[in-house]
Amino acid sequence: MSESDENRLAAALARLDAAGDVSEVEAVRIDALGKQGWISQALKTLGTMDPEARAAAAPRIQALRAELSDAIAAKKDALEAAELSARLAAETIDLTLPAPEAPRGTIHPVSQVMDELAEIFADMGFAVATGPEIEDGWHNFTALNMPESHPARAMHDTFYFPDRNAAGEEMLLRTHTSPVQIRAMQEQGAPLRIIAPGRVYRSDSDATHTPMFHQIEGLVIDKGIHLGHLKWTLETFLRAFFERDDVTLRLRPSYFPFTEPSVEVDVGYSLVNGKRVIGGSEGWMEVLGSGMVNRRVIAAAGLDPDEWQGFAFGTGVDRLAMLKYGMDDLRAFFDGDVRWLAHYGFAALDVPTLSAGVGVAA
Ligand code: 2NL
Repeated sequence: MSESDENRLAAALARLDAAGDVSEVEAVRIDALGKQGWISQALKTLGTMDPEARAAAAPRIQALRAELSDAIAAKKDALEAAELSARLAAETIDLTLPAPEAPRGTIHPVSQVMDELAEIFADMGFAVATGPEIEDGWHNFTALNMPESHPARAMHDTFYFPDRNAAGEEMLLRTHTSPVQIRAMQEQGAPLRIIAPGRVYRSDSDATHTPMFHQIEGLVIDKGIHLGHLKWTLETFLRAFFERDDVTLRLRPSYFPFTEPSVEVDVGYSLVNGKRVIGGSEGWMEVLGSGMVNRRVIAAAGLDPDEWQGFAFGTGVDRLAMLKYGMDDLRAFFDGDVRWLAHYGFAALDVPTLSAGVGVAA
C-alpha cells in the first residue's frame, strides 16, 4: 500500500465521474479490479508481507477496493436509469395516430368460437355465466349426482390439490363447467337460462386430448321444460353455428349421472371430395351430450324439482372449432406457434354477429 494507490483511486473515481457510458465504467473496473488490475495486484502482495505489515496494509487495500466497487455499481445504476428514461421518453405511443395498416395479432380460433357461441346463445336469451377454475369436490361432483363412491368420479382423471379446504372438502381443477351452473342455480335461483364457457382440466394427453381444454355447457331451468325444448334449442344452435339450414340431428339415448334421461346428439355430414362437411345425412358425428337435468341435481342446487325442470348440454369448444374451421391436430391449439396462429387465427375485426354472419368466410 502506497501513496500512489491513493492517487490511483482518486484518478479512477474521477474517470468514473466523467464516464458517459457503461463501457467506460467497465474499462475503469478492469483497470483496477480485473485480473491484472492494480488493486488485484496490490492484494496479491499481501501474501509476501510479514504478519505485522500485512495487518496494517490489508484493511487499507480492502477499503480501497470496497470504495471503488461501490462507486462503479452506483455509476452503472445511474447510467442504466438514465438510458431507460431516455428510451421511455423516446418511445412514447401517440394513441391519436391511426392504427398500423397491417395489424400483426390474430384472434385465436378458441376465442373466435367462444364469441360465436355467446352471440348465438345471447340471441336465444342465454346469459354467460363464469366461475372458479379451482373448485371443491362438492360443486364439481357431489352436487352433480356423483358422490365419492361414484365410478364416474374416478373416470374424470381429476387433478387434485394436496390439501382440503377449511370445510374439509377436497380441492381440484374443475373437470367440466357444470359447477358454474350449480353456483348459478344457488345464487340466482330459477328461472334460469345460461351458458358456461371456459377452461376445464383432465389428466389426459394424446393427439385428441390435452390436459386443459375448453368446454361450453348450457342450462335452462323453468316450469314445464321437456325434451322438445332441448331438441329445438340444440338444432337452432347447430344450424346457426355451422351456418347451414340442412343440419340434421340424431338423438341417441345415453347416460350421464347429472341428466335423466340423457341424450347424445349427432349431426349429419356429407362427403365432399372425400372430406366430411356438416349437413346432409351420409354419416353421423357426435357433437354434444345433453339431457333433462336430474331431479337430484336440481334439489342439490337448492331448488324444488317438483316445481322446476330443465335441460342441460355440454360440448368441447376446441372440437367445435376444429370441425368448423378444419384443423386436424388439437395439440397445435396450445403450442402458441405464431405461424399456426397466422394461418388459423382471425382478424381482430371479424366480430361475430347474427346479422353479418356468425362465422368467418373461408
Ligand atoms: C359432454 C356432455 C353434458 C351436462 C353436460 C349439466 C350441468 C348441470 C346439470 C345437468 Cl348443472 N347437466 N351438464 C349435461 C349433459 C351433458 O356434457 O359430452 N360434455 C363434453
